[in-house]
Amino acid sequence: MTVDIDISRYSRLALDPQEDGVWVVTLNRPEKRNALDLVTVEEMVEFFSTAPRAGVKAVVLAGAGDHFCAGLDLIEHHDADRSPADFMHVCLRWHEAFNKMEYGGVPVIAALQGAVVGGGLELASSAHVRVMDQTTYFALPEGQRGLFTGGGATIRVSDLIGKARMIDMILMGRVYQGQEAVDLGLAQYIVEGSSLDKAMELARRAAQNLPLTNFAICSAISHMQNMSALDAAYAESVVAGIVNTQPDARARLAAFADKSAARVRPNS
Ligand code: 1HE
Repeated sequence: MTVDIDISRYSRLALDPQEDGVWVVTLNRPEKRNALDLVTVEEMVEFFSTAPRAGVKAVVLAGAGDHFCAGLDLIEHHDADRSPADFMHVCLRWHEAFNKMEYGGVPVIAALQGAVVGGGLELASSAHVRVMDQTTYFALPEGQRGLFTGGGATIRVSDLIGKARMIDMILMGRVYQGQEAVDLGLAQYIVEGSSLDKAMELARRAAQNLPLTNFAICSAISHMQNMSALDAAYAESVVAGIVNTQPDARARLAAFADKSAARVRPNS
């Protein structure tokens, strides 16, 4: 079952499919620091719902301009003067988009620069791999804005850095950047140059894995985290039963058996 992605339907996201199946998805409102308005979130729901069935092998998620994402569109939120029920539904659409990302089975590599704040950090933490550069900084300014997180930070940011650090971040408006952010788990890579270049390199590497294997890595692991250890062990066995016997893996196993496949060596 394959479906097409109609690039012309998107206005907030710039979609750039590469020949190797890697798609570059760029938040494209740099004049608003890529703040997440309703339209952007709906476009993310649509893209990430479709990508797993459209042959997308990996996604690089980027932000145009100097900042990855400034979080919730505070001006739209202010102007809309939403009721509690309205904003609950806004948050549910964010969760729909971010869950499609995290559980969709397609590797998503976030290329981060500048501000990754509030909902921008919630978005980045839904990606499977985060690459930061020397300008990148992370914060949860909700505490100072009279707000609270609504896009999954209580789940994903606390998963990345632990509950106590997340509470400190939002309570104090604490900013993390540089190597410390990597050491804490906010990003897995930090580069001197362009985070986009590094994210492209990583996405291309991931795209060389078999799609079913990547589906297991970028869907099953997240699902299993939500299960008891007993159920996760059972689910892992079922997934491995399917993935580890896939016909497409035979050539790779044969290459190992005839010694033509690369061996695992330490970094030189
Ligand atoms: C925005 C937004 C936004 C910028 N919503 N319009 N997020 C925050 O609290 C972050 C708020 N933003 C900032 O702190 C700064 O804008 C930045 C550090 C990201 C960038 O600073 P700078 O100096 O480059 O830009 P700027 O001059 O502050 O903003 C440029 C424009 O972007 C300006 O619009 P303009 O029409 O006056 O030119 C800003 O209004 C606009 N802009 N950020 C709307 N966030 C589901 S719950 C999630 C909870 C949250 O995410 S809370 C939001 C946390």
